[in-house]
Amino acid sequence: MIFDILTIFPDLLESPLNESIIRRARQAGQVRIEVTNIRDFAEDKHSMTDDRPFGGGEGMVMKPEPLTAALQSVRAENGVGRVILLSPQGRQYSQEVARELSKEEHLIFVCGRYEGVDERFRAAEVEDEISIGDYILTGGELAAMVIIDSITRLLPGVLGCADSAEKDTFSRQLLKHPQYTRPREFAGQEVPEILLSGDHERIDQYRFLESVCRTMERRPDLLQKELFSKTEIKFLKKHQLYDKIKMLQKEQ
Ligand code: 9D3
Repeated sequence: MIFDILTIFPDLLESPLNESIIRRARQAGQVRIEVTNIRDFAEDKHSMTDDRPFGGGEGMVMKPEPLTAALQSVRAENGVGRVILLSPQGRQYSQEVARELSKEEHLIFVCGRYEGVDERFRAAEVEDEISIGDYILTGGELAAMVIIDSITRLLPGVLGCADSAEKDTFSRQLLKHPQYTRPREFAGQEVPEILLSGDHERIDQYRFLESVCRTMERRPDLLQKELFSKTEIKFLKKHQLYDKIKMLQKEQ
């Protein structure tokens, strides 16, 4: 998988791309990540990449020529690729979109800044426009990091275990149960007795109940898509949770 990133702040991406799982995936050749500075493709002597909006108004707009030249350059290096603009106007990112994008061979991220990019660049070159959520960032760079991080861990062979990516929260819709490690007592709080019992059937049941209760309290919206097995439904009924779940599902 090749990730190209077009930005006017290449230094912002340095450490997230050079630590932990992404660093390992790069070293193993599972992903190639190349950062291109749009400013290197500005034509005038001041290397201007932005200008005032026609029609007036606050802020600046990214000029189309440097963006187009930078894009031509990465295409000449790495091939065509799917061009994705990061902007607050994009479709909302999700694990589903991550899975969809992980099937591509080459993604080209254009990081918006200021009040956005010139519409003619968007119309001519952009195939997909993505926002990572309803909050205001200073630009698309951190959004590109979020997206690259979430896609990289889905690629075959990147995580140790073949299926560990898909077992996580958001594959199943339930939130994870609480976790404990040593010491057995910390700040006057004990680890729940059952986790020390070695009885794995009861441990699994305890964790499943904790997961369901947490999800009901914190993210009842997730229960909408959750599918329980026959055994799970029986178990939930025994604990008087199934009716409550059905109620929460109807509320939305
Ligand atoms: C009219 C008000 N503008 C600034 C206060 C709107 C605005 C312009 C540019 C808001 C954010 C930005 C920069 N953000 C992005 O480029 C961006 C983004 C985001 O802000 N939130 C979630 N996902 C993304 S992806 C790119």
